[in-house]
Amino acid sequence: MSATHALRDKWFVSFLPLLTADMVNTDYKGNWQLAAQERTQKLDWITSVEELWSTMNSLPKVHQLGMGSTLIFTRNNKEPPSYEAYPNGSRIMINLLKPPTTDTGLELVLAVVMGETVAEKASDGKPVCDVLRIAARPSREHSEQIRVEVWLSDSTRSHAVAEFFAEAMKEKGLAANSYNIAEASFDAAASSKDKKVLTASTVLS
Ligand code: MGP
Repeated sequence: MSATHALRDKWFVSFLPLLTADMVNTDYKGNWQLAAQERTQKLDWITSVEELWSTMNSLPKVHQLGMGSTLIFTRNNKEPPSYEAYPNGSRIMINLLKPPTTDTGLELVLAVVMGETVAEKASDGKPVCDVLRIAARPSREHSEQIRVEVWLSDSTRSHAVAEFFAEAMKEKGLAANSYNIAEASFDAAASSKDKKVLTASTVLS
Protein backbone atom coordinates (compact mmCIF):
# COMPACT_ATOMS: atom_id res chain seq x y z
CA MET A 1 0.00 0.00 0.00
CA SER A 2 1.32 3.43 -0.82
CA ALA A 3 1.21 6.13 1.83
CA THR A 4 -2.01 8.07 2.10
CA HIS A 5 -2.05 11.83 2.30
CA ALA A 6 -4.55 12.90 4.93
CA LEU A 7 -6.64 15.98 4.29
CA ARG A 8 -6.68 18.62 7.01
CA ASP A 9 -10.41 18.07 7.43
CA LYS A 10 -12.62 15.27 6.28
CA TRP A 11 -15.31 15.97 3.72
CA PHE A 12 -18.72 14.40 3.40
CA VAL A 13 -20.04 13.58 -0.06
CA SER A 14 -23.74 13.64 -0.76
CA PHE A 15 -26.07 13.86 -3.70
CA LEU A 16 -29.21 15.94 -4.07
CA PRO A 17 -31.53 14.94 -6.94
CA LEU A 18 -33.50 17.60 -8.78
CA LEU A 19 -35.63 19.69 -6.43
CA THR A 20 -38.05 22.02 -8.18
CA ALA A 21 -39.92 24.92 -6.57
CA ASP A 22 -43.15 22.99 -7.24
CA MET A 23 -41.87 19.95 -5.37
CA VAL A 24 -40.77 22.10 -2.42
CA ASN A 25 -44.11 23.94 -2.32
CA THR A 26 -46.35 20.92 -2.74
CA ASP A 27 -44.55 18.27 -0.70
CA TYR A 28 -42.70 20.36 1.90
CA LYS A 29 -44.89 23.45 2.38
CA GLY A 30 -42.24 25.63 0.78
CA ASN A 31 -39.51 24.56 3.20
CA TRP A 32 -36.47 24.05 0.97
CA GLN A 33 -34.20 23.03 3.85
CA LEU A 34 -36.56 20.25 4.92
CA ALA A 35 -36.97 19.08 1.33
CA ALA A 36 -33.20 18.99 0.84
CA GLN A 37 -32.65 17.18 4.12
CA GLU A 38 -35.14 14.47 3.24
CA ARG A 39 -34.05 14.01 -0.35
CA THR A 40 -30.29 14.16 0.08
CA GLN A 41 -28.54 10.84 -0.46
CA LYS A 42 -25.55 10.35 1.80
CA LEU A 43 -22.61 8.82 -0.02
CA ASP A 44 -19.29 8.72 1.84
CA TRP A 45 -16.54 10.44 3.77
CA ILE A 46 -13.34 11.57 2.09
CA THR A 47 -10.36 11.76 4.43
CA SER A 48 -7.34 11.59 2.12
CA VAL A 49 -6.18 12.76 -1.28
CA GLU A 50 -6.31 9.17 -2.49
CA GLU A 51 -9.93 8.78 -1.35
CA LEU A 52 -10.85 12.01 -3.11
CA TRP A 53 -9.64 10.73 -6.49
CA SER A 54 -10.94 7.18 -6.03
CA THR A 55 -14.34 8.63 -5.12
CA MET A 56 -14.31 10.95 -8.13
CA ASN A 57 -13.33 8.04 -10.38
CA SER A 58 -16.05 5.80 -9.01
CA LEU A 59 -18.84 8.37 -9.38
CA PRO A 60 -20.62 8.87 -12.68
CA LYS A 61 -19.58 11.94 -14.63
CA VAL A 62 -21.51 15.03 -13.56
CA HIS A 63 -23.54 14.93 -16.77
CA GLN A 64 -24.74 11.42 -16.05
CA LEU A 65 -26.09 12.32 -12.62
CA GLY A 66 -29.41 13.48 -13.97
CA MET A 67 -30.67 16.91 -14.94
CA GLY A 68 -30.84 19.37 -12.06
CA SER A 69 -29.09 17.16 -9.54
CA THR A 70 -26.14 18.29 -7.46
CA LEU A 71 -23.08 16.57 -6.05
CA ILE A 72 -22.12 18.12 -2.74
CA PHE A 73 -18.94 18.05 -0.64
CA THR A 74 -19.18 19.47 2.87
CA ARG A 75 -16.24 20.09 5.21
CA ASN A 76 -16.66 17.92 8.32
CA ASN A 77 -20.34 17.61 7.36
CA LYS A 78 -20.73 20.44 9.86
CA GLU A 79 -23.69 22.33 8.42
CA PRO A 80 -26.48 21.22 6.15
CA PRO A 81 -25.45 22.95 2.94
CA SER A 82 -28.19 25.56 2.69
CA TYR A 83 -27.93 29.33 2.22
CA GLU A 84 -29.59 29.73 5.61
CA ALA A 85 -26.71 27.95 7.36
CA TYR A 86 -24.24 30.54 6.03
CA PRO A 87 -25.49 33.90 7.32
CA ASN A 88 -22.09 35.57 6.85
CA GLY A 89 -21.18 33.58 3.82
CA SER A 90 -20.95 34.02 0.09
CA ARG A 91 -20.41 31.82 -2.89
CA ILE A 92 -18.18 31.73 -5.87
CA MET A 93 -19.59 30.25 -9.04
CA ILE A 94 -17.12 28.70 -11.41
CA ASN A 95 -18.63 27.84 -14.77
CA LEU A 96 -16.56 25.33 -16.69
CA LEU A 97 -17.85 25.75 -20.21
CA LYS A 98 -16.35 22.97 -22.27
CA PRO A 99 -13.94 20.04 -22.24
CA PRO A 100 -11.16 19.62 -21.34
CA THR A 101 -11.70 22.44 -18.80
CA THR A 102 -14.76 20.63 -17.43
CA ASP A 103 -12.41 17.90 -16.17
CA THR A 104 -9.18 19.77 -15.45
CA GLY A 105 -10.96 22.77 -13.93
CA LEU A 106 -13.03 20.56 -11.64
CA GLU A 107 -9.96 18.61 -10.51
CA LEU A 108 -8.12 21.85 -9.84
CA VAL A 109 -10.92 23.30 -7.68
CA LEU A 110 -11.28 20.08 -5.68
CA ALA A 111 -7.53 19.83 -5.14
CA VAL A 112 -6.91 23.42 -4.04
CA VAL A 113 -9.95 23.56 -1.74
CA MET A 114 -9.53 20.16 -0.04
CA GLY A 115 -5.74 20.39 -0.12
CA GLU A 116 -6.14 23.84 1.56
CA THR A 117 -4.01 25.80 -0.90
CA VAL A 118 -6.87 28.30 -1.06
CA ALA A 119 -6.79 28.72 2.73
CA GLU A 120 -3.01 29.19 2.74
CA LYS A 121 -2.90 31.63 -0.16
CA ALA A 122 -6.17 33.54 0.10
CA SER A 123 -7.43 33.54 3.69
CA ASP A 124 -4.43 33.59 6.05
CA GLY A 125 -4.56 29.85 6.63
CA LYS A 126 -8.16 30.00 7.82
CA PRO A 127 -10.30 27.44 6.00
CA VAL A 128 -13.32 29.39 4.77
CA CYS A 129 -14.39 27.26 1.79
CA ASP A 130 -16.76 24.79 3.42
CA VAL A 131 -19.03 23.50 0.66
CA LEU A 132 -18.52 22.53 -2.96
CA ARG A 133 -21.57 21.96 -5.15
CA ILE A 134 -21.21 20.54 -8.62
CA ALA A 135 -23.97 20.38 -11.21
CA ALA A 136 -24.39 20.01 -14.95
CA ARG A 137 -25.57 23.30 -16.46
CA PRO A 138 -25.86 22.65 -20.18
CA SER A 139 -26.65 25.68 -22.30
CA ARG A 140 -27.38 26.01 -25.99
CA GLU A 141 -23.87 27.25 -26.57
CA HIS A 142 -22.11 24.86 -24.18
CA SER A 143 -23.84 21.50 -23.97
CA GLU A 144 -21.24 20.06 -21.58
CA GLN A 145 -21.03 23.02 -19.20
CA ILE A 146 -20.75 22.31 -15.50
CA ARG A 147 -21.01 24.70 -12.58
CA VAL A 148 -18.91 24.39 -9.48
CA GLU A 149 -20.07 26.51 -6.53
CA VAL A 150 -17.68 27.16 -3.68
CA TRP A 151 -19.46 28.30 -0.52
CA LEU A 152 -17.53 30.44 1.91
CA SER A 153 -18.42 30.86 5.57
CA ASP A 154 -16.86 34.35 5.56
CA SER A 155 -17.90 36.67 2.75
CA THR A 156 -15.05 39.11 3.48
CA ARG A 157 -12.69 36.55 1.94
CA SER A 158 -14.74 36.16 -1.19
CA HIS A 159 -12.80 38.44 -3.49
CA ALA A 160 -9.38 37.11 -2.51
CA VAL A 161 -10.60 33.54 -2.97
CA ALA A 162 -12.12 34.33 -6.39
CA GLU A 163 -8.86 35.99 -7.42
CA PHE A 164 -6.94 32.95 -6.27
CA PHE A 165 -9.11 30.65 -8.39
CA ALA A 166 -8.72 32.89 -11.42
CA GLU A 167 -4.96 32.91 -11.04
CA ALA A 168 -4.73 29.15 -10.42
CA MET A 169 -6.80 28.41 -13.53
CA LYS A 170 -4.70 30.73 -15.61
CA GLU A 171 -1.49 29.15 -14.32
CA LYS A 172 -2.87 25.71 -15.11
CA GLY A 173 -3.12 26.87 -18.72
CA LEU A 174 -6.90 26.58 -19.06
CA ALA A 175 -8.14 28.52 -22.07
CA ALA A 176 -9.52 31.91 -20.96
CA ASN A 177 -12.69 31.37 -23.01
CA SER A 178 -13.40 27.99 -21.42
CA TYR A 179 -14.52 29.17 -17.98
CA ASN A 180 -15.78 32.14 -15.98
CA ILE A 181 -15.83 32.96 -12.31
CA ALA A 182 -18.45 35.03 -10.46
CA GLU A 183 -19.05 36.06 -6.87
CA ALA A 184 -22.57 36.00 -5.47
CA SER A 185 -24.28 36.62 -2.16
CA PHE A 186 -26.63 34.16 -0.45
CA ASP A 187 -29.47 36.61 -0.37
CA ALA A 188 -32.02 34.47 -2.19
CA ALA A 189 -33.95 37.43 -3.54
CA ALA A 190 -30.82 39.13 -4.73
CA SER A 191 -28.89 36.07 -5.81
CA SER A 192 -29.72 36.16 -9.47
CA LYS A 193 -29.40 39.96 -9.76
CA ASP A 194 -26.40 40.29 -7.55
CA LYS A 195 -23.97 38.05 -9.36
CA LYS A 196 -20.82 39.95 -9.98
CA VAL A 197 -19.22 38.33 -12.96
CA LEU A 198 -15.49 38.40 -12.84
CA THR A 199 -13.78 37.42 -16.00
CA ALA A 200 -10.23 36.23 -15.78
CA SER A 201 -9.05 39.73 -16.69
CA THR A 202 -11.22 41.77 -14.28
CA VAL A 203 -10.52 39.48 -11.35
CA LEU A 204 -6.82 39.94 -11.78
CA SER A 205 -6.87 43.68 -12.36
P1 MGP B 1 -29.93 25.66 -7.41
O1 MGP B 1 -30.09 24.20 -7.55
O2 MGP B 1 -28.79 26.15 -6.65
O3 MGP B 1 -29.88 26.20 -8.90
O4 MGP B 1 -31.22 26.24 -6.76
P2 MGP B 1 -30.08 27.61 -9.65
O5 MGP B 1 -31.27 27.40 -10.50
O6 MGP B 1 -28.83 27.93 -10.34
O7 MGP B 1 -30.42 28.70 -8.58
P3 MGP B 1 -29.70 30.03 -8.13
O8 MGP B 1 -30.79 30.83 -7.45
O9 MGP B 1 -28.66 29.60 -7.17
O10 MGP B 1 -29.14 30.70 -9.34
C1 MGP B 1 -32.48 26.19 -7.32
C2 MGP B 1 -33.45 26.89 -6.41
O11 MGP B 1 -33.61 26.10 -5.21
C3 MGP B 1 -33.00 28.26 -5.92
O12 MGP B 1 -33.30 29.32 -6.79
C4 MGP B 1 -33.77 28.36 -4.61
O13 MGP B 1 -35.10 28.70 -4.88
C5 MGP B 1 -33.73 26.93 -4.09
N1 MGP B 1 -32.59 26.73 -3.20
C6 MGP B 1 -31.38 26.22 -3.52
N2 MGP B 1 -30.60 26.18 -2.41
C7 MGP B 1 -29.24 25.69 -2.35
C8 MGP B 1 -31.32 26.72 -1.38
C9 MGP B 1 -31.04 26.94 -0.01
O14 MGP B 1 -29.97 26.66 0.50
N3 MGP B 1 -32.03 27.48 0.72
C10 MGP B 1 -33.24 27.80 0.17
N4 MGP B 1 -34.17 28.34 0.95
N5 MGP B 1 -33.54 27.62 -1.13
C11 MGP B 1 -32.59 27.06 -1.90
